[in-house]
Amino acid sequence: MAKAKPKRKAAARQTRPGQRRKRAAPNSRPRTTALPQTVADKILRAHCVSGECLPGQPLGLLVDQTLTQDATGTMAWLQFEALGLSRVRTQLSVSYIDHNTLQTGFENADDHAFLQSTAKKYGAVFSRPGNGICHQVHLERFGKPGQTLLGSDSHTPTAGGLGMLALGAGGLDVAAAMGGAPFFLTCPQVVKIDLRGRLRPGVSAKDVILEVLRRISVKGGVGKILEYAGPGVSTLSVPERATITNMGAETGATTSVFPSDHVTRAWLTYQNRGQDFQALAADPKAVYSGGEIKIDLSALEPLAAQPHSPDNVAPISKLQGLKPQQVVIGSCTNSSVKDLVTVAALLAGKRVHEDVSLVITPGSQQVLSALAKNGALASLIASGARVMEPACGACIGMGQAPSSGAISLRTFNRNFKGRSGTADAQVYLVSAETAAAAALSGEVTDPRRLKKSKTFTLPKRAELSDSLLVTPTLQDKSSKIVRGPNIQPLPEFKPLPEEDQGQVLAKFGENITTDDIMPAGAKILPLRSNIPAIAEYVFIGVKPGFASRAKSLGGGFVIGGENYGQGSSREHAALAPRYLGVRAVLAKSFARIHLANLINFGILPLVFKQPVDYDQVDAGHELSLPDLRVRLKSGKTVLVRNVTTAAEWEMTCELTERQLEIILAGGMLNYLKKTLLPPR
Ligand code: MIC
Ligand code: SF4
Repeated sequence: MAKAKPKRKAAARQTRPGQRRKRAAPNSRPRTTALPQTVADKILRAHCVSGECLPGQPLGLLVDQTLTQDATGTMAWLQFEALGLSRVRTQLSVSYIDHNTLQTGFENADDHAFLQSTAKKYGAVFSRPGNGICHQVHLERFGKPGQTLLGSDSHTPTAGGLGMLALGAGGLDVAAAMGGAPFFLTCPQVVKIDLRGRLRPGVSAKDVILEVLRRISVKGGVGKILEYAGPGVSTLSVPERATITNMGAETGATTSVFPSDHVTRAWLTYQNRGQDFQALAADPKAVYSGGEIKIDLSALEPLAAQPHSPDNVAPISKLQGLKPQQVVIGSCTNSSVKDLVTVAALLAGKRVHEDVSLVITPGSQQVLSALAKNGALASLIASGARVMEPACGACIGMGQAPSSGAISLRTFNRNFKGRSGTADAQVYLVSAETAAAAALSGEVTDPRRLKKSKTFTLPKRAELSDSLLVTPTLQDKSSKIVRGPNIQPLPEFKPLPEEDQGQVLAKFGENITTDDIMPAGAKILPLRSNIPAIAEYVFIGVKPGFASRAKSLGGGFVIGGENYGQGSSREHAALAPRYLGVRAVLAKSFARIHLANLINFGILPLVFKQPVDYDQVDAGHELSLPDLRVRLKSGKTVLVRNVTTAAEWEMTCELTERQLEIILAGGMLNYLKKTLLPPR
């Protein structure tokens, strides 16, 4: 197919904050094509404000809703503040507190106060600590079929379970979207995941997404939207769909989406939001540019992702007998009422095995309240579960680190080495059913053997106290931003130099995660709003001493393998290295959100053209990148000279015209300040 010419000027013209274009209804047939469309096509086309909805082409999307969470949100809101706007320009922006709730010192609470005051000042809904995990609460209270959602968290695609096009991004992209700017991305291909049959008892939605990961790996979704279709779809509830779209993030997919149907309507009605329903289905002969994967739900068996990668999947039957010291049920993947009521029904009247610590974290206050009302909570407590407040908690290493060398079964979505807070822990990702079975028997066992000992009735309508949601009032000009000592100013960066020279500070292999680059956990996460402090921990687990080396050498370069930066959306994995003086990352390939974050903070993402070039560079080598600005402006390659070995090679630097401007300016904030700021 002939490549469509990118619309050069259009992007810049349309990025002006507040300049919102009216969008068409997702179900209306676009003028540009008569082809039958997928659900993703419909939402993309209805929100496209620049570029072409053709796979591989740059696209600007209108953002209807945004979400931020505290760990990425402090930066996002500082960046929004730096844009100088008086109020958010989205239909809805929600600022959640769910990650940093341990409060072992003043840091978390400083962040909470800052975020509450920015929400008030700039017109965002504020979800207070204890209200729940952003994705669960958003699914319950705010998500709308057919709309777009941009979130500063990689699991934002959870809302795809409701028929939303929900994308994870760095905080700076979300800040720009809150200012009314479109979100820019490369138009993905759409893969059809055709679901047939019905899950058998003891097999769950978690096993569906583990099966997807088993088939396509942590790289298989890159550049793609995973769209679920087929008769199996209507057998899954919205929270089950959300488990699948949530963990679709682990395939590297841009997002995942389900159609919006009678099941979606029932969920919205349950949430007292029937008016938000909109039916959305793929046209009968829709063409899926990314191909098709068939899954027979009735043929699935319980699965687990073994240490240390979500795609290292094996059937539970092969893991029988493993003895976990810990079982944790929760996270944005598996903490719905359905999940926890299922666990309560399996555990009722029985005792958790004496060698297992069972930790349960409900996804939201609404979930906790439903469990309290129908007796499931008391039953779980009686069985010996440790019940935590609704938050991310153990998922991001905020408490509940396993004992040394322990096996921990978790219903979460990521099991990267060390993420649990214990470097040598062995974390397996499983369904709530498999977790419950192991908690009872003290070993991994097939949950299909376990019978429910009680039934807990689900409420007909959700309990809607919303007591921890603060809705913004009309603008209060006098409202002040609260800035405790943990809130440090944003660092400023210089434009890209003409010539760059420095040392290779570290060389890594494949699939380096953002948890490797910028770890989280109870010690480091509270420093997210203090870049000089958090920068000390860059690569701490995989390359101790990196920060001091980078500082003493005045910065340098990092080498990576395939899929560099997979995992979280945390822009700190770009911002903190940049603060330490990292000016380019040379890798075989990059994960989508991290690539965007590198560009947003002015770090050159350079891709090796051939494996031999990766092989001929090592840590400690001195590199020189000559004529950078000239080369980037005239093409998409950069010359790398290895001063140590005298080798020389070219690397690819694929940038859209807008990304090039951002890189030249030294980062997106500089670019936005230069080009987009409205008069104050
Ligand atoms: C995660 O699951 O890794 C996180 C913590 O939610 C991150 C966001 C962050 O690092 O703050 C994510 O998924 O984007
Ligand atoms: Fe929170 Fe874990 Fe979900 Fe990330 S994956 S948003 S840390 S619950």
